[in-house]
Amino acid sequence: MKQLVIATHNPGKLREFLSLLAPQGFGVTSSGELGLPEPDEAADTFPGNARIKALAAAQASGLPALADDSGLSVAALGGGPGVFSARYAAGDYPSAFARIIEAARGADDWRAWFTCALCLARPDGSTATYIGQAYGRIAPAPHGAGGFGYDPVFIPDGYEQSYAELGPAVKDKISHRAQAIAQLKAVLKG
Ligand code: ITT
Repeated sequence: MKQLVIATHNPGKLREFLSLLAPQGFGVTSSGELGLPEPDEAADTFPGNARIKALAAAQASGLPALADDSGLSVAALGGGPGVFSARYAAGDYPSAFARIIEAARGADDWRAWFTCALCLARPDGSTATYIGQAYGRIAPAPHGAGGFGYDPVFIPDGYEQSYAELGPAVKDKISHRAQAIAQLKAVLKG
């Protein structure tokens, strides 16, 4: 595989993909760079939406494409917002943080986990999907300026700081996305 399209319009995800895939020895472009449209994320599961995004990019570009559907699940919200994480924030993360923290405090249950479904699609329509999860807890207040999305309110198990404070040196080793990519790399090598 010489060329790969990263099928995301999220610059935070793209940055992580570029660094996580850097040593793989293939050229990487993004659906943003290629001007590919954003497909409707019509599924209600992470793997379902990852597959929709990867197939759309592979078929539009004629290149293998890798898509990620991911999100934060909060125990106090019954596992939500989960697959609806982007829509739950609607671009206003400070307000989403406040709602999540309030729910965790109200239920006195701070458990949370990130999920990443990664789908590799080829232009012939074949797909393979890998899932990574990272468990942790909601921070009582947002902290840190690194990363993107919900990173300021998620403290991974084994740490006392948020993903946003820990930064890429730690996040890229332990994250839901790093774990899914590790599985993909094992398959690409094999
Ligand atoms: P693409 O579909 O174009 O990839 P998107 O942002 O719409 O971009 P998703 O539909 O998968 O992606 O939504 C995932 C949301 O979950 C994302 O917008 C973030 O708010 C959040 N999220 C996912 N991974 C995250 C991470 O590593 N750190 C913080 N927030 C994350």
